[in-house]
Amino acid sequence: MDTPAIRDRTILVTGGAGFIGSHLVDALTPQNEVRVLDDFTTGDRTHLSDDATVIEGDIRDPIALQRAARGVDLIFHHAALVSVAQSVDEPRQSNRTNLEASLLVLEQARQEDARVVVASSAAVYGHPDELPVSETAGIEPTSPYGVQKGALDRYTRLYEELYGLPTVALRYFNVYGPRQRGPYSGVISTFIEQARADKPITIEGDGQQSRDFVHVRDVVRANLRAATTDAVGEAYNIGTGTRTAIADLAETIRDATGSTSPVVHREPRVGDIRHSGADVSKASRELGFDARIGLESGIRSLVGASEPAGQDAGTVREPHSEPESHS
Ligand code: UD2
Repeated sequence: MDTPAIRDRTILVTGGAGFIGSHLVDALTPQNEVRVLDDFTTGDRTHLSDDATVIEGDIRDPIALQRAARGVDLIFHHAALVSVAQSVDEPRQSNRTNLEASLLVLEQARQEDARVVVASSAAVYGHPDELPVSETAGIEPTSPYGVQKGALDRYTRLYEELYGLPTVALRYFNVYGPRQRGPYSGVISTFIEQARADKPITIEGDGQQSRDFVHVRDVVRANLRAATTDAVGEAYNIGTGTRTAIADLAETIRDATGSTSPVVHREPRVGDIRHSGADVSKASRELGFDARIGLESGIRSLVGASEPAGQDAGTVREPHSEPESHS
């Protein structure tokens, strides 16, 4: 199904200078009035389209949020403290940003009568009992981050039930793509960095643990569908439905980069989830969303990609070499 065109809207993207948020902003500008609320602790100004209006501020600050949200009809809520480990170390601090501030966002949306699409996470499932995991599985998070995203996810649904606000929660699996970097950036960007530097590719544990890796460009498409769907008050898994073992990922990245890096194993991560994979049938059926970018082509385009602001291979503006569809 084609990605819906969204135009002539007034839109707020919280965390709009971050990894996923900045790709979303690229997809929405210039055909909409797009505002970005970001405190730039992890967000990057150079990733921001010149067509967006930037409000520098913290989502915990009601005044900044009010200013950013005045008159909007659509909010994409991506601002968060994304480190699971940090949430374990400082649960109250991450709760203030990931949950309390998110409630401010929902309240602000109520004031403005704006649709809200929130970034939820596979972290809400903890160690899933069944694979692939569907949205009907128990919410059994194993980290404060997962508890916070689980509560936000529930609130999102409640705001639709109690106040009739059109809301959608997107439960992201392992998102990757251009502009993902920094200490919490994820295994794909870490492995690519290691491979490019011909340093050892470090697998934590035996490498047989698996994840569902979804390209940020597909995630943007899921957001655009969530912005227009009639199936509101719902949470949707956003993944590809395919799981990849970390050891296989290491090989794929070594091949794609032509690296001579050795692959080494170190201690498994404490509390690591063994397998994570999305049942994507609900998103496909109700949201009309199917991931299009297979992991190998996604990695190939990532390895070959340069990153000029707002124009790289991860934006929904068509790049020169479109990763092939696997659907
Ligand atoms: C992802 C999300 C996290 C949360 C969680 C929910 C990312 C970046 N993080 O965490 O926000 O939603 O899912 O379950 O998407 N690994 C290595 N070597 C490395 C780095 C990682 O072997 O250098 C392994 C790691 O032990 C794990 C897997 O790769 O088994 C994925 O790690 P990750 O940090 O990319 O993502 P994950 O699934 O822990």
